[in-house]
Amino acid sequence: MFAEALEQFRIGSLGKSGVVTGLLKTLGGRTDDERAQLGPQFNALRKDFESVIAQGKAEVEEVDLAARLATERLDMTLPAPEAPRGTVHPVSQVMDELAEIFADMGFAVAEGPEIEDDWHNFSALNIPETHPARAMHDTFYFPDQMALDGKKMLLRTHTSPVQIRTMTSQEPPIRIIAPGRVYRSDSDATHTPMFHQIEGLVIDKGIHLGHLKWTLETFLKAFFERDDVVLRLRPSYFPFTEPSVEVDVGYSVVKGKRVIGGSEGWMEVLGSGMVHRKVIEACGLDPDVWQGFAFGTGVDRLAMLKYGMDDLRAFFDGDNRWLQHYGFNALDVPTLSGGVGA
Ligand code: 2NL
Repeated sequence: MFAEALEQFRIGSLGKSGVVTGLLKTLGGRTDDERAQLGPQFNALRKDFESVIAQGKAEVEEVDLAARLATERLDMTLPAPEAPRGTVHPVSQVMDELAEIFADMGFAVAEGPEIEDDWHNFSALNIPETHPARAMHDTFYFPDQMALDGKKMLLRTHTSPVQIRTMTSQEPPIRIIAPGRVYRSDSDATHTPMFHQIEGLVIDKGIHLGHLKWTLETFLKAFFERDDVVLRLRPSYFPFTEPSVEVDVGYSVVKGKRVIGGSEGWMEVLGSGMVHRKVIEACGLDPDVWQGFAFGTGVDRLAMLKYGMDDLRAFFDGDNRWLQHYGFNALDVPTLSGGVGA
């Protein structure tokens, strides 16, 4: 190879024990006269060698490049190497689906703090001092963090305080959904200390149960992507609504499995009712002018019903195999035209 021969030539002439280097070394032992005469000649010789070698190197590189250009090809059409890809968690997916469905009915998404005070979480919602939800064993309290009223701060037990905050800071009419994390001191196969809830609130003039029923029916048909969704409203009790209704959705049994639609059996999916006048008053509004309805349900439970997961604990285990199986492609954004659960 020319490149190798060139390197040998460089070592043999300009290297540590090369011929030209050897000549230069002899200058030290010569007389001043000899050095004055031979020094410039030897240095000129070294410069000549250096320039010949540099020229050779440039030629080698040029030939090398020409050879590579002639033989190497970059194929821009080859697929890019597969990169590891995450998935959208079913809880996030369902929250996006809910936001999309309710946005179409004119609802905005409202958010609020997860650390709440007693008033927003309980008192404003007409929850009596004696209610079991207020007990230490049901709610996580902060032992030494108090609100101005001296009552302990807590981890919100529902997203209702978000609606209270909206009612005290915005003028009606109000149409919001409040999705988010909530906390209860409860843990078994079907309960985790943290879970996800979504609540909805409408405040306007002349709102009645008919509006509630239509809204929930429209929502459940869009969410389960079926027209044959049948609702059953049962009288119930919540401190913050009057009257209160529990909402069941009908299912059919297909090949031994429960499928939403029809009315062979019933499954409870929502709690709801007309907002209690005491709650409207607590937020500084006149209940003889403003009425409304509210509803609440578990996002995790809705996800399990729609996508067929059976163990709630798997939702928060962070097992990548589960996430890859039940997760959603981040690019498939839920839309009403494309199918919310596409
Ligand atoms: C359930 C039932 C419900 C509400 C939540 C609500 C909020 C305000 C005023 C009145 Cl600010 N009501 N929320 C009403 C009825 C039921 O949730 O089973 N949740 C999991």
